[in-house]
Amino acid sequence: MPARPSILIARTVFPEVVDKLRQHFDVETTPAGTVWSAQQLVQRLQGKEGVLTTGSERIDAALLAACPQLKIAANLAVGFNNFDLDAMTAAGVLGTNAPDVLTETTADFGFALLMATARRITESEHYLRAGHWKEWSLDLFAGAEVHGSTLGILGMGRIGQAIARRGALGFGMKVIYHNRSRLPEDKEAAIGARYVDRDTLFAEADHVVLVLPYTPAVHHTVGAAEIARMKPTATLVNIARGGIVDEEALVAALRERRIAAAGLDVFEGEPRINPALLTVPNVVLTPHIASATLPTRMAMAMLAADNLIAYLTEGRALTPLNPEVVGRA
Ligand code: 8YV
Repeated sequence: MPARPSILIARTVFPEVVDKLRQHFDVETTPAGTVWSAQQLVQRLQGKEGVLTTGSERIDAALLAACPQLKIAANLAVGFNNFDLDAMTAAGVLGTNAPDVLTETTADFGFALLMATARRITESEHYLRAGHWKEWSLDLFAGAEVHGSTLGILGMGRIGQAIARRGALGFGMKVIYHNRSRLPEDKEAAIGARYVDRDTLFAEADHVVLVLPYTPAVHHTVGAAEIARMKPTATLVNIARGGIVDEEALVAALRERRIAAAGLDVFEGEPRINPALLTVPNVVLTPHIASATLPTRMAMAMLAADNLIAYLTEGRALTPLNPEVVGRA
């Protein structure tokens, strides 16, 4: 009987996922709470043909050169900015991600963060918990209107479209968006969204939501200039990736109330948080949990596991990022 392939699960996942993988592979798991350094990851990957990654482990040319047996890295995230896909393709290593299974859950959270930010939910809760609430008053934590307002979405992929639907159909919002490519007209009509240029998006939106994928080309693409275009009553919500927003520029704008508020689920250099963000009251901060419901996180991990199984046992890929390597010996 041929030896079973060996794989590494690079971060703790649910036992059901480990059990499923153990039916096909020799599996090395990672103890709860452990985050491997790049060097440790290379050590753990010796002799492994597959790795289940979380979106944080970097798979680049240096790692690939040190792990010649590796055939597939299966991300349990939809974002794959931890992969150097060109290097993976050059090394003949398949990359897969986890699209679709998290779309609606992540859109729910995007909307929740928008609501919490616009309606100042966490800011007012901190005030109440600190014992500051002495009397009701007419303008106490008066926030921004959500229903009927203008929602601006930057990045109109699956999650952006799911947020647009919520805004248009659920809250009667006027939805404008900007994206690298424009949606077909019938799709725009179905989700009730109008394509605008970038400057118009920032200028006209009451609430800007960022849902674009991170690449070096969009590093700090939302900075002082974009924030300066926003209305003083507007909010900015980021559920995409931290590096997209220039946090220093955002903190300055929040402090001077040049925009009303921000909601951030992602941070540059997370889980480290820019300490300045912790000093401004008008920002809602959450620890990268947009896809965090148990059923969705289970589905994301299972899809990554299914990619490993399909590829290493049958040479098939379910959600490939570089399908050109499939079938290449
Ligand atoms: C993940 C995400 O939870 O899928 C993505 O791209 O940002 C989140 O849903 C996270 O990246 C897992 O590492």
